[in-house]
Amino acid sequence: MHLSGLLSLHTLWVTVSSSMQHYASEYGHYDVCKTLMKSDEGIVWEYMACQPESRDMTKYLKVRLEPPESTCGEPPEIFCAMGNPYMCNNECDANTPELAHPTDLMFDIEGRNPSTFWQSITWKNYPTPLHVNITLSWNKTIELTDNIAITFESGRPEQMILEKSLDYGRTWQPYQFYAADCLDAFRMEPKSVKDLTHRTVLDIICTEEYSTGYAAHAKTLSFEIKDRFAVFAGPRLHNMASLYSQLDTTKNLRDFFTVTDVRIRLLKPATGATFVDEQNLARYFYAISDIKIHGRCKCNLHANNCNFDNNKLSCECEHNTTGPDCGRCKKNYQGRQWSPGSYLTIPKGTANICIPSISSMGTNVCDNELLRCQNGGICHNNVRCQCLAAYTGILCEKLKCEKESGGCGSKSNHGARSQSSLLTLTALLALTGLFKI
Ligand SMILES: [Ca+2]
Repeated sequence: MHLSGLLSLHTLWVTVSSSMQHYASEYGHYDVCKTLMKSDEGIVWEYMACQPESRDMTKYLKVRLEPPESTCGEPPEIFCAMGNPYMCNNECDANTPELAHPTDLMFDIEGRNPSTFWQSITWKNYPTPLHVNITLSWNKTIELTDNIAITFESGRPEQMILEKSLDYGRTWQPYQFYAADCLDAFRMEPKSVKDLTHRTVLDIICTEEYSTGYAAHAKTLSFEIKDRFAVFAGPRLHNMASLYSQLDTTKNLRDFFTVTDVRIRLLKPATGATFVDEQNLARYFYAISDIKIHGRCKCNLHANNCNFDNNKLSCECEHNTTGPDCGRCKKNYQGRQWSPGSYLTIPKGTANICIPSISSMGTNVCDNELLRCQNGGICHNNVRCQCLAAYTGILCEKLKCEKESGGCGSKSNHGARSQSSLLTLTALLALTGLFKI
């Protein structure tokens, strides 16, 4: 009974693994870290490069404003409609929920009419610049997979810098400059992401495409990740293999899309005119209704899950690795230097698993993830593999008959074959749904 239960569990895993592996090899998504495979030595683990799926990363961030008192409404403040300076009957009041505009309204579910939005104080201290930094922190390295899109409920800012940090906010690098006039604002020639080539894809550009003031139909400002991917993968990203090859071999390219924090530096609000109307400064402020950021946890191709526990993201590491990014080998698995998985060769990549330390050989042959016991063996007390009847060896890697004198003779060989036939039969039954577990 115990044996058949064990075999069923084993078989189910074979079935699930092989179907997932089919998916991985067909689409090259790197979504499976390991699978059980039949080989000459029996059923063994095959390891593959793997990564968590891309998802909406705004659910996991912390937002911080500089200066902290940049949100409107404390004290309550009257502001004017952006398009019409004589409509000054709007009020922002932080202590009245229906009149408040806190930062979480940049990340709530949109689709409401009117939109919900964060709003800054007005430019009442003109000509002192109205500078507001919005810092988004994950406290975890993530890899961006889609465009960053910021929707401004009032006009888009006339000057803004999008920045990134790879070291939890200690140092910052610009991602892109945005201005109504790039030369005037940043002494940079205006460029478009469409101008970028293989050689210049990592250039930091200033763009004038998203700073056209009040246009009601154009509220969104983008940082174009997909256009940069397209430089390698083609216009509809049909050749992801080419992109993955480049990401694998070019560290700068991989790091370019990797962040721990993103900072939006708002430097000048929309004015919609050459001169600022000093009589109506309540017209000028920032208001953001939505920020979209898609990405995945960076797990160095050693995990296909990333958990959010105690307000922190961390990779669920496989391949005998550990750490928030699976950036080192587990204790007792330092038999060779840690290295990240590789996207190559496509489609399964290379896992580059950590292997047992030489000193632990024989005393810690298996771990609690059952990574090392083969042929259905299970780990006993984290110390030794408990093998199925037909198998032996430290990792249950050998058929018993091979150990016996005379090699695989007829009698014992028959026993081993029966065992393997039983396994195959159970697998077939599970596949056809006849065998209920
Ligand atoms: Ca909103």
